[in-house]
Amino acid sequence: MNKYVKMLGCVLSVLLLVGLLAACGGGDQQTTSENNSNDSENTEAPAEESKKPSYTFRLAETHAPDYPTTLGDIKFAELVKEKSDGRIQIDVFPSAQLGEEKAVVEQVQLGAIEFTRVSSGILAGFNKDFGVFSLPYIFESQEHMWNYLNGENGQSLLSSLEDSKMKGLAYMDPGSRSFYTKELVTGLEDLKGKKIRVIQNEVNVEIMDALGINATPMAYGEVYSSLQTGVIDGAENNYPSYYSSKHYEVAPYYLVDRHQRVPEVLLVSTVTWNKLDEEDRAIIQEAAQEAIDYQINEWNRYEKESEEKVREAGSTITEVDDIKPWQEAVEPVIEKYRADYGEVLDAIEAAK
Ligand code: GTR
Repeated sequence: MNKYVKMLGCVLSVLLLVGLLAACGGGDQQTTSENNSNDSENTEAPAEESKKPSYTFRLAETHAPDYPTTLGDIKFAELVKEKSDGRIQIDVFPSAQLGEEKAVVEQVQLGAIEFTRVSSGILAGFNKDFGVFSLPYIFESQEHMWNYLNGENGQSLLSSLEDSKMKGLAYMDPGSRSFYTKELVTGLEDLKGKKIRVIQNEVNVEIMDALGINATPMAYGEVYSSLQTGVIDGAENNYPSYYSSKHYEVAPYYLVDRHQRVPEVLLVSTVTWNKLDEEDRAIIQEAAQEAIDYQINEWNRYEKESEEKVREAGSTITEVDDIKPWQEAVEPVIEKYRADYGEVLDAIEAAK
């Protein structure tokens, strides 16, 4: 008798274990609508549609929740949800909650993080083609940049990310980058020999060398404390980042030379992309495209607002009145890279 009770106990334990393992589901985030049959939206869907899988994805963003790229990400996620009748949910994680940009891109390549919005300055470390956007003074204005990005060459550059296990969905507006320092600088001469933090890529280091600046590549999240402790003398970025990161508190001198416009890129892992069917891909692609006008408007609004805010907080803003000597100093770097980026540089020139 005891033997049978023991055996029954064993069988029940095995069944319980199998049940538990099934419930854990190995962490796969894909669920079918049938599994979600408690969801009233899904129960009313026609039989054919209810067979389509549901997904929950993550989108990594380095900036704060109210920053214009984050607002663009959120708009994108809302549009995807709407167009897929709630089947595809994209949760936006702002403020570098999922890590600094370089580490996030590595995770995206593996498919561990599905979406991100990242600077093409970072992408240059993963895909050489994107280094072109770190070359200085190549775009005259916001309009010039968008003419190029929306054109054939700009769009085909976005597709080239697929060689690096990422699918570029759309560009976002990055504004223009200028220098800021702990001590007053009013021109190029004052910047010479200063330690200035840059985004981690080779082109940035060469540009700073050409300007006589001591380039210090480091992750964005480390800049505030490095300024505070004097590890660096300054950094460079657009008004929104200068304001939102609070760097203006520790580096109150902003020297406007607008040396770069480094497009932001919204992208998805090809691991994720390859799992999706044509219809879901079209939904994601359309949503990305539609979110951009909104992002540009938010960018323009926040850019003005952040300039006002840093002025109010006491930052000293100096406009460079003659940019020619700066452009001449970096010309050899641009010439050197013409061998790699000649076609793109011509297309950028033609988009003026
Ligand atoms: C910002 C950009 C971020 C990040 C940062 C940086 O303008 O939006 O993605 O790259 O610059 O300087 O690291």
